[in-house]
Amino acid sequence: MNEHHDNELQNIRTNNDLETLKQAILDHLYYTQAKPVNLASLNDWYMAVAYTVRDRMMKNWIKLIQRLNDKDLKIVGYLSAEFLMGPHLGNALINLGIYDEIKEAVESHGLDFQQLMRQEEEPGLGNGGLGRLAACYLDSLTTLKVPAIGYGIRYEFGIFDQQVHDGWQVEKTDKWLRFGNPWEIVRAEIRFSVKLGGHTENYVDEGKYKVRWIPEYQVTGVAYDTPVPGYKNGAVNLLRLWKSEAVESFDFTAFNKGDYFGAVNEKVFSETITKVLYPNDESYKGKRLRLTQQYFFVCCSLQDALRLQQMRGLSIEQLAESTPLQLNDTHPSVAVAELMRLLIDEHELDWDKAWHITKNTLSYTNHTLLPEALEKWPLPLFASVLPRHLEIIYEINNRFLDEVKATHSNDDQLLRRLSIIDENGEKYVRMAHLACVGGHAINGVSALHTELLKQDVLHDFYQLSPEKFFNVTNGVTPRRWMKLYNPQLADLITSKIGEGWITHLDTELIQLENYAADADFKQAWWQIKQQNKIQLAQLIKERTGTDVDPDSLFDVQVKRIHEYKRQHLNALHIVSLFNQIKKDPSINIVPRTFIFGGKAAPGYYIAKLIIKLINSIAETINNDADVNGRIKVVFFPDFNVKNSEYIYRAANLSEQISTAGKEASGTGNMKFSLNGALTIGTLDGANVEMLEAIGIENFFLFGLKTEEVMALKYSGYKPYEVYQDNIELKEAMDLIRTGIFSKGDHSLFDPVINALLSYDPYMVLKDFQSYADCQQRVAEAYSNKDHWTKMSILNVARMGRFSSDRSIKEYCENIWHARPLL
Ligand code: F58
Repeated sequence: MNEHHDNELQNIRTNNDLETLKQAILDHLYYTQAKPVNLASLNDWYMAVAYTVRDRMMKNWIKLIQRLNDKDLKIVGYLSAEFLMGPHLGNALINLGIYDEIKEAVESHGLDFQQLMRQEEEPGLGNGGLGRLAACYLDSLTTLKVPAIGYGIRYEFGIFDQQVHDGWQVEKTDKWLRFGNPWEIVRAEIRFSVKLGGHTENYVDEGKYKVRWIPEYQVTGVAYDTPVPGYKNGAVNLLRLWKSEAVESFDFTAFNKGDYFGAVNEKVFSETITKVLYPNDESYKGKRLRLTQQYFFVCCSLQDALRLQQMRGLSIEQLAESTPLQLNDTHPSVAVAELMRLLIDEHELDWDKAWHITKNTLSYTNHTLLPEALEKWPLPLFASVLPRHLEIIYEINNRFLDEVKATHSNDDQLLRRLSIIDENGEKYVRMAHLACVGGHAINGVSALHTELLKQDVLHDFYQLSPEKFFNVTNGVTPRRWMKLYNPQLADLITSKIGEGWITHLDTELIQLENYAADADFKQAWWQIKQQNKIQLAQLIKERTGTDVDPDSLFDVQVKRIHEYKRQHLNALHIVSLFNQIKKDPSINIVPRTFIFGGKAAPGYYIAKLIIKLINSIAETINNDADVNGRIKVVFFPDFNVKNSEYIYRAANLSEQISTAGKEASGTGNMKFSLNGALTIGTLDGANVEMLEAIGIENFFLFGLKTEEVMALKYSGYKPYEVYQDNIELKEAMDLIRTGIFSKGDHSLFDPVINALLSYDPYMVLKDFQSYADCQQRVAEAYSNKDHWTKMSILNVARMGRFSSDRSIKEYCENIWHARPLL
């Protein structure tokens, strides 16, 4: 069959006219789901629609696979332990440009389209910002036609589902694969073997000194591919996730001895590796299984990259030019040692050649400044999982330190600080150091964050190789976060400035400035926000039982719950407002709905107690006769990508209130702002650059600056004195201790209160007054709807820089030296 014939067949099957689409859905219901129309469940219909849409990506998917043989193709590998993709269907419809067509076809079968979309289980294969960033980056890579593969782990259970029982977070297993996953294709023939544990042996082969790794176990990694469509450009990239399997799934020796359960033991052990995502956020725990997960996916991904290299007829020496590999934080940083091992032990290259290739291929993105989040593996643990890698790391470290001694300094303290091995007490492998030494580029994710990396966390490395350091400020994709999740606002924008903004946000969005004074436009802008708020209010009623007023100011803080993000600062301010009302019920206050959402790491007690505190405050305030509905507090359960659709677009005010110097970038700040919310925030992470772009007159700034936080810490911060000196703050904290929010239990919230009074590491108390004053300015500003709307429009107009397309272009230019394929 010739290509022409192929194309014709394709076109007949994947036309987008109504009749073809309707029939395609019925065909999948029948031939894929094996269901007649009258017995089909909503999930059957969803699956049939998903396969119908997937069929429409096939031509370009196959084109991509064919192109993988192309010598001249540069492929970016994005290695990440997390990809928080969000539901696929809506995104695919937007990017393929067939949203309305599919909607019509679905409705013509008598189905509710929105309900069908909600049937999709979210693939929650990430914790928060870092995982979602990886997803935005895949969207931008494909939209910019940069060939790329996202390499990661196919967790059977993603981030837990959050329920709220009696105000407390309860975690439920996320069984996202339970009803099938129509978006992935298992590539059963793409499988690699992964060794674990055991020991090494030296031997001599043809006069050459060599090392053999005798593992204790061996498992297999199998590739599962999900297509990532670009925005209306015919491009598809791959998300390739690895699932672990047993080499032999059944042990006949055990079985023959009558040990039926023993016969599947190995299978159980092997499959454990990709069973579940660790739900930790910004805190590192040295768990053997986590290191095993990291190594497992790195080992499979690097073998795959080398296989593709060979397939393209390229030599291993060309790896760096043909396949730049980005390490998304240190989770894949064992890649430095693994690539060396593959090149030396398996491909028999000498050390210097292998080192040259490794260094030039890999680069590392740092996402955190918090010391407790920096990964370091206890040496004995590392040795027992990866004995060969530890030897290689020692060798890398020795050579590195020798070079420093020779070219820079013999200062013993400096060498100890730089060493990949931490020898101050119990010994550790410092993964950030491994990534810095073993790669050619290191980047932070906002201007401030990169500066702090250079000055503080990675200062010694910066002094040594300043040319390795880059900043790439994060961005988010306007396709999902605007066009898909705020269709009405997107249409309004398009009606004025055309649709160029969807792919050229940085140059096009600014034209909106011209409409900031246009009365009709402002009216339409306000109306859309109102409608989005009405929808969110309905959802809040459904999920929490609470009635909220869509005319009130929607003040929203959604993100992981963490002390550095300071949800408790927000809560203290609410309590102080409550106090004011109780003292003078006739006080004039601007009605507000405070909305919180976010998951706490299951083992992070204080974070869970903060959730309980918010829910307790909500219960009291929402039912108080003096308050009389003027303020409402809501904790929206199970904040995830799917639920976020209703939240960002409905916000008037976005809370970005972390302690200065702690939030690497933040990306929720950008999603809110691009949807018309104004920001109340500190000079932290990307807030700094947003403020610069938006203008101080359209931004509610408060709080200590990074240098002030550092100076205060240095000079001896005394939170108790702040508490005693600030009457509003003191009364708010004391009120919590009366038990008024906890059915008379005085001590329930002591761990939160006492931490604030004694250490307050994130300076919540110090920033309280500045925050409260700023909130007062917000209330006044919101009272002038016309001016508020103008600020909202200008705020969106000036956010063009924060598209992930701009970020990806910077990675391409400065780090990967990759060019879009046009
Ligand atoms: C986040 N990190 C940063 N880590 O906190 C945020 O400021 C930044 O915008 C974002 O990365 C993207 O650069 C983050 O989300 C994690 O979720 C890790 C998951 C694995 C364990 C350690 C935390």
